[in-house]
Amino acid sequence: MKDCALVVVDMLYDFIDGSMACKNADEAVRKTLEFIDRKTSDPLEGPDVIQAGFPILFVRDFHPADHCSFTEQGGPWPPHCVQDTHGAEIHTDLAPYASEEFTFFKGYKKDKEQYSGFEGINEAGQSLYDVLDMMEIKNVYVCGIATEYCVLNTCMDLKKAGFTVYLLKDCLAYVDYKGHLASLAQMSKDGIRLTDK
Ligand code: VGL
Ligand code: ZN
Repeated sequence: MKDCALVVVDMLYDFIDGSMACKNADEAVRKTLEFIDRKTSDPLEGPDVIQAGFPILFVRDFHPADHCSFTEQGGPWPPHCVQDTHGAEIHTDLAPYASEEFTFFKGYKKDKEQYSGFEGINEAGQSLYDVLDMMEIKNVYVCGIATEYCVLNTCMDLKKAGFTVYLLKDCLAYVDYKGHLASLAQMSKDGIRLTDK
């Protein structure tokens, strides 16, 4: 357990019930909370030592209002996860688990799309990789939204960097069901382990 962490990708209101509401989002949040409860129910790793025993890291899409991925700028998506709006916030049931050190922002530069959480940085400027490496994490559980974009890219980058990646397949939401299945097939082929616990 010592070398395990959970990475929660983009469980943010715009992807849950906002401008880019994804399929299965409520269920994915609920199942993620169940997973966290299971992993932290051991009395030796009670809630007050969650971060020490089982670090939970959050990735956040965090766009300026004129981001290049938005349709008004010629991009593919409606405006979403605009900095300092409700849509960019972590779901309220998960937010208590998010600390500043373990929250990584991506897509914050106007001209750059970033689907991978690996490119995200925390307030102190450390990358997701820096922090996982510092804690000597080897096994990374991943859940989040959307399977086909940020989850896929984050998982692939983690795998390339040498982590063993466990994708929580019940804790995912997606833009399109067929795209979700195709992404799962691709990740599985590339050595990412699909798991339901
Ligand atoms: C995402 C589309 C645009 C994601 C982010 O989190 O998967 N998808 N921005
Ligand atoms: Zn985005």
